[in-house]
Amino acid sequence: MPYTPDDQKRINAIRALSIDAVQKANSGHPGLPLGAAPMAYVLWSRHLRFNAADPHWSNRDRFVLSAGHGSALLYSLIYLTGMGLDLSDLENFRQLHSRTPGHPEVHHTPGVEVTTGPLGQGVANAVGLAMAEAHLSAMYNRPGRTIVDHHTYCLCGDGDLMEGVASEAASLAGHLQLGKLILLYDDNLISLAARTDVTFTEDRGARFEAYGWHTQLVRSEEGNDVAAIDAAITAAKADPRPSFIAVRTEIGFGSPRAGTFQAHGEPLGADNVRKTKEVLDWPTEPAFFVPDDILAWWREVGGKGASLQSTWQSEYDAWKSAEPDLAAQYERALAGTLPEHISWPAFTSENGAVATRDAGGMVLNAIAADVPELVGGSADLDPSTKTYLKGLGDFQPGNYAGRNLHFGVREHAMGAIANGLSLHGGLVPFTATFFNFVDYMKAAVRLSALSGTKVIFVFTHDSFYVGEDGPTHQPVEQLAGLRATPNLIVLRPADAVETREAWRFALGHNGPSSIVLTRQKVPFLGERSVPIERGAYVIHGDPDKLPEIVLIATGSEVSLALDAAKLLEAGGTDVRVVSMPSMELFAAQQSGYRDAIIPPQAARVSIEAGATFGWHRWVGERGVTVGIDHFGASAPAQAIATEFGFTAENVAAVASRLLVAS
Ligand SMILES: Cc1ncc(C[n+]2csc(CCOP(=O)(O)OP(=O)(O)O)c2C)c(N)n1
Repeated sequence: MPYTPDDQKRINAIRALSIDAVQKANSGHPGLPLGAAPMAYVLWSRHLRFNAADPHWSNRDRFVLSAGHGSALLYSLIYLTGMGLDLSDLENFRQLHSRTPGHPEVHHTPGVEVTTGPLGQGVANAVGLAMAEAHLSAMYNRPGRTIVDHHTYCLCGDGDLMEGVASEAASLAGHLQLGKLILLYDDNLISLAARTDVTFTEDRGARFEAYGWHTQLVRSEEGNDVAAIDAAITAAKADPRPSFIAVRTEIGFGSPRAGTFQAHGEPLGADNVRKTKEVLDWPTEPAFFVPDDILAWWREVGGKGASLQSTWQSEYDAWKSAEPDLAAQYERALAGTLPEHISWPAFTSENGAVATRDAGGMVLNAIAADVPELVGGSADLDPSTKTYLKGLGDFQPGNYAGRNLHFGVREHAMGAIANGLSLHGGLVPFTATFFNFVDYMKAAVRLSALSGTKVIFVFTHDSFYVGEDGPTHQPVEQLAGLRATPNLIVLRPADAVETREAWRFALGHNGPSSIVLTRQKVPFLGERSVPIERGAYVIHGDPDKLPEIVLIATGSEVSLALDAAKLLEAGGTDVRVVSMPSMELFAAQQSGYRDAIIPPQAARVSIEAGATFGWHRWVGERGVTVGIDHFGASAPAQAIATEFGFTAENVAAVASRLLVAS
């Protein structure tokens, strides 16, 4: 007997709630919940270890709905298990200020682990969650005392598996042998606009097998064979490799649109909702109806975890008394607070000219021992990004305690994995690549900003000063793009001191930061205190006197501005130079501070080796922006700088012309 009448009712509760939510909103995706409800039922009721009363229990299994358009399925499960949504939340699906937005959003809805919807991201997030579990297990478990030990489950669809980010992440997960990662694939042969036979015909199981995964196919009864799904999940848990379970389902099961792409993303319509409920043998009225005995059964599922958690808590308490220092460290990291002492490096003029990427490497290595939760790596670039943590080991099969993560040449997965690492709790991840390749990972950076994950994105080789590699490797519009991203702090430090302060800011900031660093050496601009949290400050000139002209620069252009200031001063002009390591932090200051640093009545010039987009706010209508609004060129850096006007002489000339015109 593949399923019993009781199974069926419990599954149909998910289906009925989901289609009612979509119908009431007159918007949403009924197809996935109708087809995938059986596997969700088996997973949530028989395998997923969670405690509905405490969705934040650190050792809970993680569940990621990568196919985020199926959010009604997840919200129905959260409601049924009593994890914190009410029926009114389902009734307000997709409405303003509801707890049930169109796609799942972490920190917004209890029980939602990650923000999903952009397809493929969730699969990579799940890899990050599984990596976090593997690392924390290696760091904190002790013989006979296990306090981190959970699975990460991910439900994905065809769209997820068509996206490159999922392939990148799955390839890495296979290499890393993340045995506690289980991917349930809603293999319904339908995507949004068509059958997958027009787009996606390779053997998906064989693909995952080639990645080094354990793969299983469940092929019966339109995905309703709960016994087969149960057996597959049980086998997946027993296998030391990450597991891929393809469950053949029927999109829109039970509805008149079953098996067609029309079931994917439109409400069924009142008539079809009624017909679907009739097929499912479910009361057609009222909407959002769940019989008491079914709801009670689901609530018991949600309540079961209380005893799992209390058993774990006793083990945890024993571990904590045996390992008080380790426990203090773990609890601090989980709480997201920093250690009391961090050895920030000092930089003096004796360091001489240093590329900010090198300064970044020095900072990272100076603080890493004090901040054990800091883990990360690059997309196969750490000799260039300088982000290798010396002596702290490589995260590899057999050494999950290693703190250096090797993402390989997989920028997009790197970003999405970092989001998973952060959302797990207990870790502060950093990533690194060339700034130009931020575009490869932009979707993950955006989701980091949207979901507020504390990830430190390091980007080096930050401008045309990359030189000979040419315009393919020279960022132009990337700073403007990141600065336009809400909730993302962008830091472009001018020298070693500002680089240290950028790291200090990022580490203390409860959200994502990007640290944008040079490949080339930049001069040391003096031992000084840098008010990084203010975003900009006067680095040269009398801060109490209104200057004739203000030169505003970031990163490597601050020293250029200082050189230009010397030329202007030699001609008798009173100049102020403002270093602006973070435009958005400066923009967030009160107008009194902003106007004191960049007086609106002074003539103003901005200098930045990037697009000028956004700079007119700071130089004013009549001010001048020195930037690069076209692609770069392949040549020695100094030749490009001269060609594009990034010389002290040109900046001084631009400033002088502005003064004459003012
Ligand atoms: C990156 C990205 N591209 C496109 C979309 C729009 N979209 C949402 S669901 C979907 C089709 C997904 O097909 P499948 O995973 O098979 O889901 P099913 O039709 O089975 O619900 C598309 C194209 C998206 N959400 N994310």
